[in-house]
Parts: sequence; structure tokens; C-alpha cells
Amino acid sequence: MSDDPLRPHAHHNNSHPPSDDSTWTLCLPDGQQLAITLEALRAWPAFTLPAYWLTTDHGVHGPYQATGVMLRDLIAWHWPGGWTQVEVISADGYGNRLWREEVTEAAEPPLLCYAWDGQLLSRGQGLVRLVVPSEKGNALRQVKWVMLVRLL
Ligand SMILES: Nc1nc2c(c(=O)[nH]1)N[C@H]1C(S)=C(S)[C@@H](COP(=O)(O)O)O[C@H]1N2
Ligand SMILES: [Mo]
Repeated sequence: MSDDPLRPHAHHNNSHPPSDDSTWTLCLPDGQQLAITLEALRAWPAFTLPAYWLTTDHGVHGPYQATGVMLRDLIAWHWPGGWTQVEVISADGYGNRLWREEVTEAAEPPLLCYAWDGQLLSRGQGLVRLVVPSEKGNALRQVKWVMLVRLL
């Protein structure tokens, strides 16, 4: 969709964290907003992708064992009702839209990731970071510094 600012996003890589705070907000279809701290995220059941390659225009990093919470779990725990898409937006205004099938039916699930190789990510590394394993282009979907997850 050419009128969708979240997809595709203009190619840009900000390498400086826009803030220090890794707390993000989950916005539900009924307007409820829940602040999710890093501690809360880490307390939920985690999932580890065994080999995540970050493919960017400035090189390929990896493989990492990427640990986080599956987006589909987070949604299921908070919203039993219907939804069609989820917007993941960062503190620097970067964003990505995922359609429901991409979240619930992906063989390798999208994660809100907080650790690589068992080490907590630094804010500079993008904490909390969206990992979309199916995207192997310019890392346009690998949103760093997630600030808002809006379910629609
Ligand atoms: N919040 C945010 N996330 C972002 C970007 C950005 O500018 N802001 N750039 C994307 C792009 S284009 C790339 S190549 C990767 C770079 O990730 P890295 O800095 O960990 O290598 O982050 C992606 N996620
Ligand atoms: Mo990129």
C-alpha cells in the first residue's frame, strides 16, 4: 500500500537510541493501554529462535539465539477477541505493520526480543526489539526501541 507509512517504510537506519526507557505500551482494540516494563516482559514465558540472522544493507550479523516473547502469545494473553493486524512503532517513529497471518501462522514466529545469545540487549542494540525472522531484506521490519504495539 503506497499510502501506508508503516509498510513499506522508507529505508533508514537510526543507530542512536531515542531514549533510555525500554517500557512500551500495548494498545488494545477497545482503547485500553497497558504499560509493559522490561521486567514484566522477561517474566513471561520466553521463546528462543535458534539461529536468527540480521540481514542489513551494512552487513549480515548472526546467527544469534534470539530470545523474547512471541507476539502471538502476548496478543492471546491480553485480547481474546478479533483483530486483523498489529502496528509496532518505535520511539524514533519507525514502524512496521504485521497482518494477523504473519503473526499467528509464521513457521518462525515474530518476537519482542530482549536477548541475543543469552545476553540482555543493550538499549543501543535496540532493546526491546521486534524480530521478524521471515524478513531477509534490508531489515526494514526489525524495529528497534519498540514503544507501542497497537492491535487493530
Ligand atoms: N527504531 C528503528 N528501528 C530500525 C531502524 C531505525 O532507523 N529505527 N532501521 C532499520 C534498518 S534499515 C536496519 S538495517 C536495522 C539495523 O539494525 P542494527 O543497527 O542492529 O544493525 O534496524 C532496523 N530497525
Ligand atoms: Mo537497513
